[in-house]
Amino acid sequence: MKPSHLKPLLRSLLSIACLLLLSMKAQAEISHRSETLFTGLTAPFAIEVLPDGRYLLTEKNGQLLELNPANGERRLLYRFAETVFRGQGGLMDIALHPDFLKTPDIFLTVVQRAEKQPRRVGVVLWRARLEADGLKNLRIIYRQPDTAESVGHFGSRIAFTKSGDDWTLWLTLGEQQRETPAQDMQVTAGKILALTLNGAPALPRSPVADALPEIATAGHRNPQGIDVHPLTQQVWAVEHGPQGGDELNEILPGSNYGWPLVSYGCPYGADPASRCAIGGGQHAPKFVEPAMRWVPVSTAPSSLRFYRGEAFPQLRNDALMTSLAGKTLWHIRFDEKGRPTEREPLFESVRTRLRDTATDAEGRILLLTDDGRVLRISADSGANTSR
Ligand SMILES: [Ca+2]
Repeated sequence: MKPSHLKPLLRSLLSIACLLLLSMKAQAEISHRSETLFTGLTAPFAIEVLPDGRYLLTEKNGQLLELNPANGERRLLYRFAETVFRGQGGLMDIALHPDFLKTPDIFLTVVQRAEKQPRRVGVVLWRARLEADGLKNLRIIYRQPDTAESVGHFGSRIAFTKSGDDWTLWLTLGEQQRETPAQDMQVTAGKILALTLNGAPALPRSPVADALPEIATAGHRNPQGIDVHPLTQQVWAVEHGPQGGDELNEILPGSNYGWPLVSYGCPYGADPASRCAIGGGQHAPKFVEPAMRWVPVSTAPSSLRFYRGEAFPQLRNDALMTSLAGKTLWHIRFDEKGRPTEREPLFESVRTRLRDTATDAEGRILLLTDDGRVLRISADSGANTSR
């Protein structure tokens, strides 16, 4: 063949090679090693890594544990006797003070009985100093003013942002499986709250019209994941849809996310092939469109964490989302402007119901499984890829 004929051939071969490489990049499993560090935990909900490498972990039965991954030791730090461990309720999230090295306090959410109506329950936010021999100055800083007898959909996850010298504590609250309270601005069910670190409303009045001052956003179903983008400082949250319609949302104070009036999910029992999306699905212009949605099948998002570690450069500044029914650790890619673009399941070796994730100082990914295990995923540059 003459060189002039070779050129187009080479060009097409090259483009085929490029396409192959691209698809490999999208599909290739990230080399990793998976270890089981702890087993036999009771209904664990949240895990945090302390600066010294130990873990704090909540069990929904009310126990706050300290785990030492170096020697496998576990220690009961505190038992919340007030915990209502029923349905989806219990001791829920744990968060370290955002300036923990200076102020070694922790924040916890607990589902508890209403003070004067013991059949009703709500979410209570606690704060305490973490000392070598346990918790000190343990106190309630916020109590959900509205309560209900239902023991489903509590949300209960915590995140922090900073504005000037002031921190804001974001607290997600589910609608306690009662739907309509999510649109009632005089109750906190189905809302995301903005509080000070002492539990007061962060703002003198709510950015939502005619709402309680602590309400930042409304119209949520069961938001069980919230975190802050490491570069843009934008708050993002994930919530469970009904039958399909799980959402990733950009949390913009003053906004309404539509539940139970609109959802890309369907009423339970509806045929997902039918046009069953609640309220027609589309949220805009009255409500905020989800930035990402899971249809027609729910994955059941249980937590959201941006990856800030170094060990997995492919994940840096992207979000990790654990799921229950979907048994998947989702990698949600964010572009350079901090917008979500696409998602893919991570680590085929950890296909199980997942509750929470965290990252240790070495950038290793910790996973809390719903059946009571702590897994640790390390980057593996060699051939010993775990499967
Ligand atoms: Ca929505």
